[in-house]
Amino acid sequence: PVDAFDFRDITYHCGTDTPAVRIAFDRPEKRNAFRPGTVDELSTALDHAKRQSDIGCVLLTGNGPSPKDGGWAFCSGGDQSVRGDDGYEYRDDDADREDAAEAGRLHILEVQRQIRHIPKPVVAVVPGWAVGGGHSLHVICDLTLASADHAKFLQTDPDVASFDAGFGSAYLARQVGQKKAREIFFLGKTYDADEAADMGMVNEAVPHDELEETAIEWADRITSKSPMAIRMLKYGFNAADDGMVGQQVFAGEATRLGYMTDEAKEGRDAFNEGRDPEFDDYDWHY
Ligand code: 1HA
Repeated sequence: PVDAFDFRDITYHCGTDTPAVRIAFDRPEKRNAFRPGTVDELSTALDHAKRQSDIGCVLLTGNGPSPKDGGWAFCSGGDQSVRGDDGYEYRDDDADREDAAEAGRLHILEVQRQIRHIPKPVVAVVPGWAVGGGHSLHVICDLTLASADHAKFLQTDPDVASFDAGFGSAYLARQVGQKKAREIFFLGKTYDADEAADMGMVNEAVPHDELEETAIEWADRITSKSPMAIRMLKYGFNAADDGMVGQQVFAGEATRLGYMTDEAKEGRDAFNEGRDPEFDDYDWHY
């Protein structure tokens, strides 16, 4: 575990041999449903993982099995027992928070954006149920690896009068096509890992007892490659769907690469030295 944090609803580990982190929902008795405090912790862990320059991959998963009945889950979405009238509320254990009295929270959407924009691949490692807002989280991850034995994919949003009409449906439609995405939300059928892989929303289904080791193999493969290339590719894949925000994020990384050139250093140095910049040595590439 990463010593800096004392998390309650998630576990957070940094790899020793593999330059990856493992973030896991840790409410198995609730099928890893998230309450506001869970979302805060997830956000903190993702932000920390983003800032670690030696970390190249995030594995997002759910701990299990449930001590109650042995069931496995990735995440079953928002914890319905703390859903108030305008979002999810800090209650019970959360009551000592300063902001406990604030309005209902839907900040899992902010975490979705973190996953989308973190400059390293996020792999959803799905050992069991991926349901509702938990289904949407796997959709938003860059890759999904699932347990062939226990993973189950289900959209219950309309059953509980909720709707991820944002990333959780729009990106899903990009992955599985419009008809299939509408089937997932409108019919609410349960799919196993092989069916989800056939549809294109899961990359691979592996035997349950090989799930974690396969996830680490994937992290090893990803992190053996050029960090710059992986980062540019992730943002390139995002760009068209993310509109001007996608362009901005991609352009930010292009700026970083630009700053590393002698040409950019000349621009900076000329300003700092109070002289005109001398760009004659630099080509107009074609
Ligand atoms: O859509 C959004 C959002 C959209 C926009 C903006 C923000 C959003 C934020 C969140 C969400 C959502 O996530 S809405 C969708 C909320 N999630 C659900 O509707 C799933 C509800 N759970 C189930 O359908 C089922 O429990 C299950 C398919 C995940 C598992 O079924 P299974 O294996 O039969 O187990 P089950 O007995 O039902 O569950 C085990 C325990 O976990 C139960 O508690 P117990 O009776 O043992 O005390 C069950 O109540 C609890 N549990 C499971 N899921 C949740 C939950 N408790 C609270 N919230 C849950 N989501």
